[in-house]
Amino acid sequence: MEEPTVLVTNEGAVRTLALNRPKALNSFTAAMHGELLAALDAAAADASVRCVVVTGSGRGFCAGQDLADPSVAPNLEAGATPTDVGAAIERYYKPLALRVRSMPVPVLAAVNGVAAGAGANFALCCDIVVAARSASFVQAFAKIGLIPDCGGTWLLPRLVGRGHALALAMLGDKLAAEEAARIGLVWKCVDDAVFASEVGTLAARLAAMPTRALARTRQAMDASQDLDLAAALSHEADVQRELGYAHDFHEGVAAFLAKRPPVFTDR
Ligand code: T3D
Repeated sequence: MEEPTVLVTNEGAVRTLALNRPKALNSFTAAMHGELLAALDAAAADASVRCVVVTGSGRGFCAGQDLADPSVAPNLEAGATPTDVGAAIERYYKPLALRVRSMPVPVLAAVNGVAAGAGANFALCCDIVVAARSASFVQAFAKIGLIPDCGGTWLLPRLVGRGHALALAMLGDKLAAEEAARIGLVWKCVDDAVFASEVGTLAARLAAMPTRALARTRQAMDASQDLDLAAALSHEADVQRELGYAHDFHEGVAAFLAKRPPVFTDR
């Protein structure tokens, strides 16, 4: 039987999805795209899941598109029909990025090793990115004559500003995790020895938080990119109205006043 390309494990309310093609640094094949999207859909639909962690098996996180996958990579034989790369982006990377950004629960990227090309931008689509100190980020696209995809052109300038974004994308240099955290590309760089435990603690913490409010926070911040201040303020009012009627707000206030830990249940 073939190994699954995505390993799914549960720990309490935390679901971990580990990309599982370690020999090719977990690069994306059509099969892995299918399994990953299905795993994200399943986590979204499962009310017991309150945080999703994405990570990689072996020494890498994800090396982007598998450049040897015949279903997506260009056919290099002389006279072969040129591949429609845009179709692959529409078919695989756009749904992946939009799925991550619309998850009803927080998504934590635990970048355990090198994250390159669409693999790097898949991580950057996530809500919080924690990187092991030995990990690195490579916008590898320019080296093969492409532009950043999987949301890279939208994410990079918003995360690190136009100057850093263009330098990362045009030069394609490998950025060490520590430097990635310093320039704000990722949230945190932690020592390899404590990486797994830090990720576990952070994921459990997120899973105990008011899930719906966290998902609405992401949604409102993404929406604000296209709004002026007045429109963003109105959007905040709309979302607070919804959350204000929900259980978790009442629970949060009651717990605060009673000086007890809250028990959040909305999703
Ligand atoms: O094509 C389309 O449909 C468009 C979609 C585009 C989206 C994209 O993601 S484009 C960008 C694709 N990714 C890359 O260009 C990255 C290519 N990989 C690398 O530059 C390097 O492998 C890394 C910097 C990621 C890591 O370097 P290193 O020295 O740590 O490892 P390595 O020795 O290069 O790789 C280890 C193995 O993984 C090696 O296989 P081998 O020799 O042991 O059998 C290597 O070929 C394989 N591997 C790494 N990346 C890929 C890959 N195999 C297929 N596709 C890969 N992307």
